[in-house]
Amino acid sequence: MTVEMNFDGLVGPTHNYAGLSRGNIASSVHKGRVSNPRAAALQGLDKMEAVMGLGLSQGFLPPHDAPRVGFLRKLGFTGTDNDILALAHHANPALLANVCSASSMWTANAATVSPAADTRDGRVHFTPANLLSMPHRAMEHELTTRMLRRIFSNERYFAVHDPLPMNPMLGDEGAANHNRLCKDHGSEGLEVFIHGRAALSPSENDPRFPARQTLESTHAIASNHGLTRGQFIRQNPAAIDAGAFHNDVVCVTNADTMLYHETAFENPDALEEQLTRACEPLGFTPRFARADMPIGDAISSYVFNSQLLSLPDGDMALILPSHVEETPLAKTYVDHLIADGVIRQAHYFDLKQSMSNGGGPACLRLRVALGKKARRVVHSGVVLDAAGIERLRGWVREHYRDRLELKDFVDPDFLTEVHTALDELTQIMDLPGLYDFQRTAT
Ligand code: SUG
Repeated sequence: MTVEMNFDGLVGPTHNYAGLSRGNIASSVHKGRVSNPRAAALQGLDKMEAVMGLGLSQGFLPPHDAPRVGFLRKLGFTGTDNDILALAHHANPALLANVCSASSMWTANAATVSPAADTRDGRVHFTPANLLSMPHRAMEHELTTRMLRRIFSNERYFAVHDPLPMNPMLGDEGAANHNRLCKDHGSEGLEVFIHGRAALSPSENDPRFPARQTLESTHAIASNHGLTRGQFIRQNPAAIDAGAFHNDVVCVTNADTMLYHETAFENPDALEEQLTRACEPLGFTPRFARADMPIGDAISSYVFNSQLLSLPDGDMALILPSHVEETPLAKTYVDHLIADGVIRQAHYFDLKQSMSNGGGPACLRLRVALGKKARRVVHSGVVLDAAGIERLRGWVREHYRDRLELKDFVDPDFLTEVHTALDELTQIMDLPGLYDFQRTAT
């Protein structure tokens, strides 16, 4: 049987608030605050544990190695690693902030994934996202690609493509702008690709805030993955300008169900009709639960940035941030979903550390639908059980700081601390030599 496995981003030791993402309201609002990487990582692990507790398979993707001293060397900085960090800080604190980001934790942006049932060659296809819209995120794709190729290495079951070329025409943010409607995870589904703009046909009403995903990138991914069907839908520019920098801030799908805010798409009636028609040949009718709460409530609570999960008994559950409980209209929407039988359960989690950078439950995970045989060949070092969660908790407690701000990145001990932690993590995961600092002497 095919089930969906969630690969959460393990929050890295450099988690911080640098206000790097224009258009992401939480990131801008929290710029310069002191972060708590230890709490952030533990909050993420609590969520992973809870999803496992629902009877679902859970994996993780390790943090990237930051500060990225190698990147600074390419910009002409020289000296020891610590000299370089201090020089970069002196030259431009924003440059240092960009190379220190822990943004790889939001693994919904790691890749777009097409399950085997949708692809011509019957393999699971991955395209690591190039994330070229934001300088700090454009540094992620190389290591993400390497990681995915080691975790999903069996080419009989998996194809990990190169990221799309780093060309402004092809801005790609991965699964955050990708939905899939299906009868069940093992049946052929309808992949719904969302874009913010058509790079080659700019329009008068393109949003003010960055529209990160281009139509051209979604066409390329669908074609590289060998999909036989796909829908290509534009985000409402008004949603982007209200703070929905990714579609998963205002929309979530699972199996035959789609929950979304009425502002997410320009013409929701037409969209529902279009998707219903496209699902007809697949033998099911999608269910839609459209919300009309103020868009500001949807974005501040992140109610749609939840994980909509199929439970082993076929019912659905929502994993939500605790912000929803503090936003009456968002909470009422969820209560109605339960009363109407759309979902059976709602579970709320304190994810404040990630949320303060605009990353909710859905941002923190990459969904991969896997058949039984494919599950067996996933690299086991990143697949979790209760003992694995405990081990990671112990590792976080041992190595992570509980407060961090920009000036800490030039603390001469910091880089060694991070490298020691990540070196140990590669042993825990049995992924030796994963990081650049383990491969080249700097
Ligand atoms: O790309 N925030 C991330 C949040 C990504 C959320 N992911 C999904 N919606 N799937 C971003 O804007 C903020 C980093 C900072 O400001 O320090 C940041 O990168």
